[in-house]
Amino acid sequence: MGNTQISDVQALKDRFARNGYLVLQSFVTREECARLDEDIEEYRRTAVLVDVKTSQPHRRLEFSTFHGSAVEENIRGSAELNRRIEDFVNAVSSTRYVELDNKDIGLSVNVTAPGGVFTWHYDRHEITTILYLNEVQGGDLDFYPSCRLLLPEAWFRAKWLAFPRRLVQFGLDLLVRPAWVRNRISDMVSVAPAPGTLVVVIGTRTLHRVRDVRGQVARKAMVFAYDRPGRTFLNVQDYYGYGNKSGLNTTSRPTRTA
Ligand SMILES: O=C(O)CCC(=O)C(=O)O
Ligand SMILES: [Fe+2]
Repeated sequence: MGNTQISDVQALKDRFARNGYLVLQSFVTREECARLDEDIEEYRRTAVLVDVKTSQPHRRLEFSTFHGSAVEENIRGSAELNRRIEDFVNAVSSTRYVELDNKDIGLSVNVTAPGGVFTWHYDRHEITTILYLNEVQGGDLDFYPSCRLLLPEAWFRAKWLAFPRRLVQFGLDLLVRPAWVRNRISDMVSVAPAPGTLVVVIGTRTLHRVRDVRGQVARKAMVFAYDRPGRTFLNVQDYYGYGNKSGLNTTSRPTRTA
């Protein structure tokens, strides 16, 4: 892991257990970030990114993304980085986590142009890590750790319970959404994107959002997701859960045009 901040793994493990998140400055060097950014720019010159754009009463998403093998094949060092972050996550948590079986969900590059946003949500996977590649105006990540009444999966094993479970969970999520409720059960943390900063959160329990990006510079982040061995994401929708539903401008997968 070769980084002074990471030398005291036990302290980080304690902190992660206590707080349910970690923020690590300089997890990767500025030079590494610049190279990753360069490859992203190169990829954008030759490929169409997926525009995630949806505006619903309870959520607004507006950013561009590419996923899985498109990242691995075009962004040098991304597969190694994925393993390095996976090793780090396992070093600081007492639960074992592995890469998702669906790389399109497990590995993404998100480019958020000025004006772009990602409002309050939880993630489907247990561990979300976000590596910031550049400095931008706005675009802060705000999050409330341990801010969800999450129904235990064990109660809803039968297939026919999947829909009722989603419905009840949706209701529980609405309960904690008002600011006065979430501020009572959790404390908000804000992280301004800076090159090399890595944020680790428990995605299924952490209410989080990306504030509007301002200024002239697009916000660039890599998102690496992990979960417990055996959990499958093969049959869930890609692109942040909005698959091919209306309201999402995904006419095609990212394809090379040159
Ligand atoms: O870009 C970020 O800071 C967060 C992204 C996010 O919440 C997600 O990919 O689910
Ligand atoms: Fe998220």
